[in-house]
Amino acid sequence: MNVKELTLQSAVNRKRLMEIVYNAKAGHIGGDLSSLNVMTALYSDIMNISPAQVKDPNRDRFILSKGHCVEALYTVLESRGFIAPSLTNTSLGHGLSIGVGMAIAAKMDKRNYKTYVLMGDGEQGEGSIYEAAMAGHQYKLDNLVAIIDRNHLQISGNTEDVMALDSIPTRWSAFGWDVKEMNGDDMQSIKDTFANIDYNNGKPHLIVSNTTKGKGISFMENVASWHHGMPNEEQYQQAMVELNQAIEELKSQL
Ligand SMILES: Cc1ncc(C[n+]2csc(CCOP(=O)(O)OP(=O)(O)O)c2C)c(N)n1
Ligand SMILES: [Mg+2]
Repeated sequence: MNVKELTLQSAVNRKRLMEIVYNAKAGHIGGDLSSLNVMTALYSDIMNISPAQVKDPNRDRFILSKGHCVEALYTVLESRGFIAPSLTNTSLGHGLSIGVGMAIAAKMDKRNYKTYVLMGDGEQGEGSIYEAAMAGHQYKLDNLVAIIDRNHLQISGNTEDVMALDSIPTRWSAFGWDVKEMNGDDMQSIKDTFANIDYNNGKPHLIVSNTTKGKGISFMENVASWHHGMPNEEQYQQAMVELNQAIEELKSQL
């Protein structure tokens, strides 16, 4: 898919996500919206995966470590015609360890599938992540890509106030990882960044995906309370107006 098609797909997913969360009266809309672009790009463009391939041992793997955003993943899976093939959790801090295991398994089995793990920036306070980071380096897991959804917010406020991350690139480089940064709000940046990963460099990969929590809905952007806030009827209607407008604009640009 090209950048325009991917951007439109993500806008369509954003609208469907809003319907799902509003109808269920449950979910974590802020972090869903910041990470929807990267999940859309992975499932529609970057990963070697399709509904026909769910039992193929060579398919790429995806782990949603910030498992509270599962409704965003379900939206993407629905758009691609899948039955959920992925691992998710709601206890933060476990996804990268699972990903390390899958990446080691690929090496042992001499398979060249890739494993992608999406984490939150608030999630970076979980100590188990750094054990996984050491193991990734030790086993030279260049088939593993960890992504941090860097939206600067977590459940209780700004990440730098709750548990400061300072320079994520400096920290992960020190662990021996190959680090890249991208604009996760922009499909061109996402596509370029993944295209530039060297899967044979002997190092695990970390991408800092700079995003906006609540992306795409004006009154939700960068507002901490939309971490798991629920729109009322009026807010839902306003969100739908904005989402429909975005879709129409993108369609006219195709
Ligand atoms: C082990 C664990 N501790 C606490 C929580 C409660 N919790 C749910 S979401 C969240 C904040 C996560 O922030 P972040 O990783 O930045 O997610 P995002 O901003 O992408 O939604 C917390 C602390 C949890 N799910 N698991
Ligand atoms: Mg966050």
